[in-house]
Amino acid sequence: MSAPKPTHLSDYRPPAYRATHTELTFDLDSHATRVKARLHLERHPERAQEDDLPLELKGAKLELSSIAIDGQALEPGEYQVDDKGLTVPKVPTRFHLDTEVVINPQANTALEGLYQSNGMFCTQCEAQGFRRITFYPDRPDVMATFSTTVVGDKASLPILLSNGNPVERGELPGGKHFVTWEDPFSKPSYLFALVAGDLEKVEDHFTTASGRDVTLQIWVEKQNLGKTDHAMASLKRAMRWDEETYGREYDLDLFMIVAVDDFNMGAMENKGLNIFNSAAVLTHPQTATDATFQRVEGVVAHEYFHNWSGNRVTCRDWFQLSLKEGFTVFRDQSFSADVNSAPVKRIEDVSFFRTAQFAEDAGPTAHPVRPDHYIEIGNFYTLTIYEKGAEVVRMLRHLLGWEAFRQGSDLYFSRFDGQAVTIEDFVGCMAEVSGLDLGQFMRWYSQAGTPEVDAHGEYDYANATYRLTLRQRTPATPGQPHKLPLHIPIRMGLVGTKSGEDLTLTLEGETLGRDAVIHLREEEQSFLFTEVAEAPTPSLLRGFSAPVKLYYPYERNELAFLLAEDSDGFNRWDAGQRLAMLAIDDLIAAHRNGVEKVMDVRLVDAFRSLLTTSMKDKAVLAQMLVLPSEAYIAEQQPVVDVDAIHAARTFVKQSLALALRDEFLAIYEANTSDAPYAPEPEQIGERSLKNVALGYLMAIEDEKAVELAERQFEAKHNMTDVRAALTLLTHSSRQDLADPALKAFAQKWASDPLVMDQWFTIQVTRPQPDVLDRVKFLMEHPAFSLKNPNRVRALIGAFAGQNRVNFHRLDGEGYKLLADVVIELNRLNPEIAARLVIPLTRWKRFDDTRQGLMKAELERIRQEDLSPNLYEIIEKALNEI
Ligand code: B3K
Ligand code: ZN
Repeated sequence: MSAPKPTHLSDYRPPAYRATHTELTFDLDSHATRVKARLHLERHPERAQEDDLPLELKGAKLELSSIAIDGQALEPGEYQVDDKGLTVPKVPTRFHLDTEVVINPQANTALEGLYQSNGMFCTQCEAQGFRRITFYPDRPDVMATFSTTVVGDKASLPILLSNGNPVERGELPGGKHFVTWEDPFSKPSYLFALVAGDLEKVEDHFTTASGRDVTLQIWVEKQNLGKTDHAMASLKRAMRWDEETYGREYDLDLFMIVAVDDFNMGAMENKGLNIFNSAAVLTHPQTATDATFQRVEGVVAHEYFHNWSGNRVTCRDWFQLSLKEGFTVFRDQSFSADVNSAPVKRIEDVSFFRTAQFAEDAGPTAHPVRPDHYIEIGNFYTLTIYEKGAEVVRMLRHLLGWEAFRQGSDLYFSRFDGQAVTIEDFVGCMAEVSGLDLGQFMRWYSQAGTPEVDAHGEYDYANATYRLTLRQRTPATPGQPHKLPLHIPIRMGLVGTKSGEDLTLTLEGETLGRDAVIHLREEEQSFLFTEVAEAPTPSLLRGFSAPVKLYYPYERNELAFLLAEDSDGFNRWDAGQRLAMLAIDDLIAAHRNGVEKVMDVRLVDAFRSLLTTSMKDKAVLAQMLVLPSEAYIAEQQPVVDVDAIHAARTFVKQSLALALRDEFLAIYEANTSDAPYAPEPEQIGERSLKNVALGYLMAIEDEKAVELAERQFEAKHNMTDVRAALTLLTHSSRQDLADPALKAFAQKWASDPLVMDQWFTIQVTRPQPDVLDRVKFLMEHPAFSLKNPNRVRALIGAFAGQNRVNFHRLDGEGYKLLADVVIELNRLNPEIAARLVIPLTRWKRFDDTRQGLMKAELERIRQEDLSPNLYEIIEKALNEI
């Protein structure tokens, strides 16, 4: 097999021919679905001058049975078909093309294009799945109106859905029926969708700001009818929020969501017909945790928001992916912050970002927010495109202020409605409305890697001035050895060390207020604050105002001070994390040197104050009590020592539990309630605080803690509490606690795959060394299947990603297991295989022995006949491209 070739941003050209209207007819059959397409095509105006342009359409795994142009069947010599698509050398400048192809949905385990899930038919076309349905100019800058007729067996497929509005339906011979759908909005093929199956719906209505009635439907399999309330309520909240916040109204009369069990991602924003992974839409207090309720709310909002940021205004090419994803993640994060606890939302997002995106940026698959080449675009649905892209949009919002940012957003939506555009078009609107020069800012889109900022401060008592000096550098990333300075907005305050108050910031004679954004643009830059009445402690990068690593040589007492006094909730949390990191670092060193571990009393004191001062926002308090994760600690180390990290963190947790047992107990008791479950911020805060306290208590496994955990598990109030208790029992050192609880849980939930996923994850994230056998055993469990991405993520993904001590076993068996699964998935589902392999690609971060073992597994994978997805990742990991 020849090596797949990369596509480059610099090679972009408009297509030779574009489709203006597309008519499709599907005659559904598990093994042989017939797809008839009539494409209304015309020469692209920008390529009108070129002679004799052939028509080139994409197509994959299609069996062509007929082809005609303007009604005239083509002779065999008049066109060519290969495994990439169809070429017709001679075509008129405007014409219609009729094709008929046969496809096999049943054999489609890649879950791209048209496939079957539990007997229902569904599609996933982003990014390049439509070419598996019919021959097409399958690229986002070709936008057409669609008219789709779906034909299927009436008994087994009573529901037939596609984009837009249903305009006609009827009976057909042979027990079949059909529905025709018209989508009046021009769209690229990646937003096409079709669903057919035995589904039931829950229906509601929404009246838009301008008074139009929109019908809202959530379609599920019958047994899931009781699990849609939260998604529906979330959808209505999101629709209202987008009207009020961004002035965006929904445009069609019907908005549908369908829940599908086999799905590669969380969900997909197809026009008017969002398709969701059932894990991202179904909830019930007894089966879903608070985290799932919040995720569902966020994903429903995200897909809905795409209707404007993605669908009405779409991407010119796939290099612009973050144009829709970064902006839409920013929008969904803001929505969740507004309807829940804003500080908690920010802490959760940043905590995840600094662990997972920083790791991506530091590894072999690092890429800019706008990559300049790819082999397989499916590999670029990454934390960098999504989350870092959102941080970049957030910086724009900081730079412009909300009002100008909103004006820029309005201009963008009105100027480019119905078009496929670029990141320059978006940032250009922001520059135009604000008058800001965003030239240097654009480097955020083209430079990969996490910038590091070193900060130093000096207070001059005699002159009452404070000089803050900042230096920035961005480490080299693959293909980008040299980096240029970025424009970094740093929100900050100077906290009076005596008063604990934010001091007024006066910079170069200008009064900025007590909390301000300063702009770091140079490699090194000094900021001289005057009239600083007392010695301050700097509070820098408030709210994580830029996606950078900020270093400042804080003393522990300064961190304890900020943890207690900082007016910025986010930085209070961050000070606590920094303080815990210093303690953990000491213990890592002690562990490695084989000396006795001693707990830092300052951390104990800081935690004691947190536990005893009544904080209003319980969810924030819970976050403050959570120690940095093993993954985050690993990110801070030049060579990751998984065992020392695990030992040090466990020691800190146990020491805190021993020292503050009564305080944790009091917190547990004060936050235990019998109130009926509601996914409301206040209750969620209480539950998370209570369960964090229980986690500490179980770290020492005394009788009282075990009793509380068992009682909580037995009480079965809601899945949040049950799962927290089951996790603690399972992760304890006592098999006699784990086994009966796991058994009871499995018996109760055997027929609910989403709950069984939790059961898998809880077991494979056990820190005990027997876990590898457990993983292998569970892979044979009847509830597990390699063909279902949720199962794979819950079992294999959780083991490799969250069970660091066991995945990185020194005998290499953890690596081998992952490689075996990846090899099998390479044949079944390349997109999932390429994602799952990521932990192995980070081999350079570990000691020599582990490096050797991980690399050997990557090399073993490379011997296979690899899909382009896996080929690209493996070659990057082995440094070959
Ligand atoms: N736009 C989809 C991504 C699906 C891509 C799969 N290859 C999900 C989202 O971001 O909303
Ligand atoms: Zn998205």
